[in-house]
Amino acid sequence: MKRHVRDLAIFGGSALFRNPRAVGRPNQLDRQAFLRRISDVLDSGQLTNDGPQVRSFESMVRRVAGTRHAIAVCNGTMALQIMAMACGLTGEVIVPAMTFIATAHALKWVGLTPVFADVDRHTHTLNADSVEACISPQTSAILGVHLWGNPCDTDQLRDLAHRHKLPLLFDASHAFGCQTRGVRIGGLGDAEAFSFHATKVLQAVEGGAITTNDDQLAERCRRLRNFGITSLTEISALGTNGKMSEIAAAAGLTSFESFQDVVGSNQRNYDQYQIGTSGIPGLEMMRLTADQFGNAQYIVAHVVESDFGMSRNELLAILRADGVFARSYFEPGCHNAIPYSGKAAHHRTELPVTDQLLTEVVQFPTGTGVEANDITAITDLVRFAQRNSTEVRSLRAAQNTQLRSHPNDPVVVSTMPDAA
Ligand code: T4K
Repeated sequence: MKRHVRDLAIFGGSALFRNPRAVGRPNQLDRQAFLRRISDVLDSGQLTNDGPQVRSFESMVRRVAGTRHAIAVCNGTMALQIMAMACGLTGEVIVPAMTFIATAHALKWVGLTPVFADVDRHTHTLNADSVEACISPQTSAILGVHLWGNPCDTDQLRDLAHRHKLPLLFDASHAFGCQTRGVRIGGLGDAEAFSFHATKVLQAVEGGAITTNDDQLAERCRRLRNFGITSLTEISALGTNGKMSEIAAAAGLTSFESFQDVVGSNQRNYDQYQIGTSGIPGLEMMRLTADQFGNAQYIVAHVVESDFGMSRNELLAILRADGVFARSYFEPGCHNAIPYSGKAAHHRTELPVTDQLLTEVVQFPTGTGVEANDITAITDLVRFAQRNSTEVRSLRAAQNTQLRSHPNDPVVVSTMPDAA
């Protein structure tokens, strides 16, 4: 419990957590169950190339996504690449700038130009008006991202895609197990791409999948995943090696066994954060609407500097020094990343909401490794920082070069660049 501003670790006080609480730390797999599956894989001799573990994993993904097809691949980035190739996209694809860089990179790697559209301030998903302003004769698809598991506004995007005769695709990397108005994420649009990276709510260490109800599209994805091979003597497409291994699928199947528990624990953590942050001026927790079901794998909030008394980056520095490894995903925004900045085609419209969000959005630690009393301590720390923001700022101004970071922090946070 901090009593004085000088008790904050950034000013030399002792850290709240010696072992930091982090965003994205993998949820543990049941070791015995995983080892049993690995043993089965080794006994079978089938280590990869569409074996039984991958097929079982695909059937589980199909069940949760509610689709006819699920094609497992080696990671979420590859799922996006194969999905784009299988849809025969050319030229430009409209994506949000507010997403993980992999959404844009995956397109670029298959020769497409991502064109960045703005997002809605409350859901952080594509704004249909901004998408429409980005459409050009070169546009070949719209790729929405269900960021943080928030479903895109599919009605508006579907209508737009329909009017412009464009395929509608989704990056559902954050949204496994989510629903909107009773419809499961996975079957929205022409196809959706998932990530099952170790940091995700369902994990295969590294893994991904494409889901679709389109039989022919599914067949093309399967072929592209395996070098474009159609038979022993025929290669019919420019494919790649996107296969998921049997060991990764074994991890994924093991992760499935605890999936509901992980989601339940995330949701309890979310509720606890809601309670703990209630009434803190300038700290707005992101909420789903009543007709949406989320997996709560990201705990997202806005820090509104004018009300909170300090910026998101100042808060981050304080938290991290105390061992609360909160994040500022997805700074700097795809449009500001070196491979995309400064190129006219990527900036067809202004991105005022994205630019604002990139300075104020924060993600708090969660997952099964984060306990209820950890969250109470974290939210008390946030409240303490806000209440004492004036004193924090003046002390910081006096000590700017001597600020401490947590000894285990891989990110250097010894100065705060946006000092007032
Ligand atoms: N589209 C979207 C919207 C995405 O968010 C992503 C991936 C993709 C597409 C592409 O999917 P993949 O190709 O990755 O399947 C993570 C993940 O690498 C990435 O999968 C994810 N999105 C992105 C949002 O975040 P980091 O930079 O947050 O991970 P890192 O290394 O900082 O780890 C988080 C915390 O967990 C740290 O405290 C370290 C700890 N950790 C991490 C790993 C991996 C562990 O303790 N053990 C571990 O094994 O990237």
